[in-house]
Amino acid sequence: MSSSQLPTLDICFSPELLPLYDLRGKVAVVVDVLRATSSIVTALAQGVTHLVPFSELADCRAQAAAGYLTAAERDGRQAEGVDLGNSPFGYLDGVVPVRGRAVAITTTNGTRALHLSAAADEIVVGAFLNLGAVAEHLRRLQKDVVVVCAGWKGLFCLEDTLFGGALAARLQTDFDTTSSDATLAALDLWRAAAPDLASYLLQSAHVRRLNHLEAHKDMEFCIRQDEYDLVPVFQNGRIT
Ligand code: 3SL
Repeated sequence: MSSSQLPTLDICFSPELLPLYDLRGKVAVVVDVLRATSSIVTALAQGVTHLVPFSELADCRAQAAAGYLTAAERDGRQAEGVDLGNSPFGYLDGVVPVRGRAVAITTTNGTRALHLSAAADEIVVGAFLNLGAVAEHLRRLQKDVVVVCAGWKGLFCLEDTLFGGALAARLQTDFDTTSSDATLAALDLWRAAAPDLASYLLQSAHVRRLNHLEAHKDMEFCIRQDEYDLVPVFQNGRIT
């Protein structure tokens, strides 16, 4: 707790900065708006029983033998020999029936950020799609929070930072959002972007990357706020 007696909300702009943060006793909110955590939230909302995140593609693929659906992305594209890529629409379009199935998943940055947050008391999966539910969950827990931005291959990215700003804006009266420069910066960025988030994000590196892959509609979906009222938690190797 901070000296103001409110729990603090801090933001880690990249997994590479995590060694500078002490997650013990805190809640980590791992976010990869484009697209890993948005897809995970969508998967659970569509009736997936749980997801198991893997760092290595081979480990993810191997889970097919144990009855898992496999979902894998590398450099934005669906990997060879798996059932699903990393688009939330993979869980929505019905091409692969997902209800009642468990999913083994690996992505470039999102699943890595989940594993790197292991020291936290609780690891929550955040996205704009479940922003309000995550905010309410944190309000109830009353513990210090670090938003862990998955970024892109270690680099800062706009969309995850904007999620941090949006979450801080929702929690301004319940959390200390003023003692971290990272949170102050994310709040300012959010205020600048919020009136037209889709247009703002057109300049982001990952949206340009996704547009090359003809995945523009993914961005439009992933920035919807409060679409789902659920708070996935990563514990004992599973996201439920
Ligand atoms: O890096 C990740 O975890 C992915 O979300 C990247 S992508 O949106 O699937 O390209």
